[in-house]
Amino acid sequence: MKSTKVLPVLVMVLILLATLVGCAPAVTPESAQPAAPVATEKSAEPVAPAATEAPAKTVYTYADMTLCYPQLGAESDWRTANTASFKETAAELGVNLIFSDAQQKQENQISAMRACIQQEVDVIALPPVVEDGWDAVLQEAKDAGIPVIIVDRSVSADKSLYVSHIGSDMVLEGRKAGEEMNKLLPNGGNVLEISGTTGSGAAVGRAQGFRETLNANITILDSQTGNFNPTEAKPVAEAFLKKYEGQIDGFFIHNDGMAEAVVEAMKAAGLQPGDVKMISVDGTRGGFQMMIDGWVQADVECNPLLGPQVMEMALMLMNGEEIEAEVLTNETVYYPDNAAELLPTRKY
Ligand code: GZL
Ligand code: ZN
Repeated sequence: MKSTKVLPVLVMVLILLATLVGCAPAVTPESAQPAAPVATEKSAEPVAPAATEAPAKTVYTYADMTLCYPQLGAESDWRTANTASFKETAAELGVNLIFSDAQQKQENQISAMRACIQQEVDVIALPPVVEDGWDAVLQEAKDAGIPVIIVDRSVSADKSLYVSHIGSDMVLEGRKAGEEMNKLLPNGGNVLEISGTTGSGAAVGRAQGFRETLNANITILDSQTGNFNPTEAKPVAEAFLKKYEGQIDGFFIHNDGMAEAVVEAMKAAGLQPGDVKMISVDGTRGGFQMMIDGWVQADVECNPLLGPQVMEMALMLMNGEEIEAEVLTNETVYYPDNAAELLPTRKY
């Protein structure tokens, strides 16, 4: 029989074991879960995930855009190309384009803009027929929260009334024409000017740049508007050729469409290509053809294909991104020597 001394030790060991097992919590599946976040010394409260994530920002795409383009008219091949650039780009990108033709009348452009404001379009792109008279409707667009991008010609309205202007430096175009005339008439001479739409940024800028640059030995005998279209330019050309017969050394014409009318009048008056040095503006196919035929000695480029850039700017505005306040198109001067080679590449 086992000694009685052993028993009490055994009992104590057993009691000790029982108390140890009894303290350890039973390992159950539940408690196998990861421990709940425990308070760290640093923060008194348990660290919970951020309660309110900022709502995801809507990123607009071209398919969300309704763009108003109250086009000024259809007076020239340049304008036709400008319209095509907007319509084709809108179709490609899936932009909803609200297009209208104002027949070169400001009041028609303004009422088209007002219709767009009523329709709550996303952006208005305005190609202004003249510089002045836009303040009221631009204020209405601003009050309606619709940003306006001025396209091509400029406006005299305060810059706070629109977001950006994209187009040519018209004064520079006039300066380029002046430099070319100086080269064509190094010994000076008399020139005539047939200008674009009275009061338009294009006509005002081109006339100013031309005058700033002409050499002192070149005189501008006369200047009259042809309103950027051949129908109105032709009678002006016929009257000039009669009134200044034999005195004309050069012609500065503010666009190719009007220059084509001047060429018709020159042919009717019995003049030959090169008898009078002619400088035109736009760089349309018609302008390239007049250079190939020897009538025009320099054609100052003016780029109408602004649709893609304007829609990109409009989408940036919809997505709350900053855009440049002034985007100037880079333009060059074209000459007869490579006109035939370039003509097939011309897009307008
Ligand atoms: C100039 C544009 C002018 C073109 C003309 O950027 O506004 O209007 O030179 C067009 O051909 O009619
Ligand atoms: Zn231009």
